[in-house]
Amino acid sequence: MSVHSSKVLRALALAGMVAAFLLPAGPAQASASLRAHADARGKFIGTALATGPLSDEASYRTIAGGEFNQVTAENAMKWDATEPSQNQFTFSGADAVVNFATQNGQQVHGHTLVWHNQTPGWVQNLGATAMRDAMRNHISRVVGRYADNPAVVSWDVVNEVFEENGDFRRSFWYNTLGESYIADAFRAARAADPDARLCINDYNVEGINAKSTAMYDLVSELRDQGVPVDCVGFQGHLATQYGFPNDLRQNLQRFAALGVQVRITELDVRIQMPRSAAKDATQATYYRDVVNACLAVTACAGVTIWGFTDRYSWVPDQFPSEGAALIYDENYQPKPSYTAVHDALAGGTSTDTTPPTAPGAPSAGNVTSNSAALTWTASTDSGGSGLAGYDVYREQGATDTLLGQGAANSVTLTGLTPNVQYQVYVRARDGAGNLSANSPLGTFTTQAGPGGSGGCTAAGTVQNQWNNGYVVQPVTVTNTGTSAISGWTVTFTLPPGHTPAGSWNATLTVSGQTVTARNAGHNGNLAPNGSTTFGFQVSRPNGDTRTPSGYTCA
Ligand code: 9MR
Repeated sequence: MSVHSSKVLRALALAGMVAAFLLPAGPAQASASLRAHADARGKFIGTALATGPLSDEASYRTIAGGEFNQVTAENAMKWDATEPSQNQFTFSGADAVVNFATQNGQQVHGHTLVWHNQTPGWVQNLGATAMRDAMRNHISRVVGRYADNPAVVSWDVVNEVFEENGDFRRSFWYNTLGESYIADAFRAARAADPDARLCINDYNVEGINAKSTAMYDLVSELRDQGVPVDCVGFQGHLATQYGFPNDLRQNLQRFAALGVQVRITELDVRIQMPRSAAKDATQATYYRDVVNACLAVTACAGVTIWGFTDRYSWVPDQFPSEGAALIYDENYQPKPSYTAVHDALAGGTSTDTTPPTAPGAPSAGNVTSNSAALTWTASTDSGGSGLAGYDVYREQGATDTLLGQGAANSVTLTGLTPNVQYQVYVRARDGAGNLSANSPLGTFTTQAGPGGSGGCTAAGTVQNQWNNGYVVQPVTVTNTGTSAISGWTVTFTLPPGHTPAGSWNATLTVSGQTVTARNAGHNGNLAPNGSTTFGFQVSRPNGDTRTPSGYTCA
């Protein structure tokens, strides 16, 4: 995008890295730093910087400066740090980060202008007109301070504006200003620095899901309206116990097709403590696969890790029994994850371009009215990166639907529609993101739903979980009858000790562990075969990973 070019060129000239960025440099030495390999691939590899150790610890500075070509202030550019009282700006921490980056020839990503966290109470309590003015003033002053600084090339303009179900987050911003604050924020940032790249950033959007699709729709809409959204940030706070988002590359690619730059902005991969060699190895594959996904997508500018040493990480504060999420240990020793990032960056584009063989045709067992267990003959991969997983699609002509994903050669599909014939095929993926040809088709028909001509069915999926809670989204309610219905009631059972903590698109009542969900005003009417969704959040005892069961619909 031409608006960015002058600033980027100034940045590169200053850092003496023009050649390295405009054209990927030649191959770096095998043992070279992460940044040398990233330069050679035309990508950035970044870290979040904490200002305490940046000023106090030489080892911290040495690694931060030596290994990374991009930095993000972990906290120093947030609202509470830069404008704690109205119109009283303090930039000491922000300047420390920018100065360090300048000395080390690194680009800076500004994080973050408009967020619901780490924003002082005085902002949250303003009325609409005053809040909009304060937002514009804040953006103008913070972005304006670095507009002529060639190191600062991009900003997170808005951060975390969505709920898990894809609704706008009911933050004080939204509640006071409505969704227009988002477009206003981008316009204010563009006015303050016409050359900076402007991003929207969020978590749990790495895979294709309700939240990432809401973000996709918003970015598409805003760009159609001429709102200057240039870039989308996928935070990448991953946890080995929840699995890898195998559709990351595909997701990055669909955003890239909107014409935006994409980037991984806050990568970390937490494990359940204590560390072990096996957990370190699993974690390393997550780091490798994120870096490879970015390398495989031209519009992906790079990967920022949310800190680099386990000595300083937000994870143990937030998730008491989890940690060790970064690529160096507490004593600044590189972990297997460091090697994984290094080797992925060093890999070169031609390392593995051989796709896996096509899987065998899927065959279905245990078919119910809304689920089916599929198995197929496994693929093999000879390209070196190894099999990474499988995607199961429903054959529907022009736009096939991704029904499920599996790490091995079987998967149980859920949320299917009763009494429907499904034609499905499978594709295999390898560690470099190469996709196999489609398998032959498999066919099965779901059973008729309960309740005959007047029935409905419901099935829920756990979308996201953390130590003491989880989100079930979507619960899909389908009218399996032959006539329209004007209301529905879904019941299900929570494991002992689990309690509902909010819902959307349905009203919950609780009796013991039995929960009854009734349609909201807007989603009770369902035509035959029509479906709708609702979601809910649950609090649970720490680490109790049982999930709700026995969904019935009437
Ligand atoms: O890492 C940051 C931590 O030091 C702060 O205490 C925390 C408070 O909100 O924010 C952390 O960074 C967050 C980032 O700004 C936005 N995405 C989620 C990050 C982890 O919580």
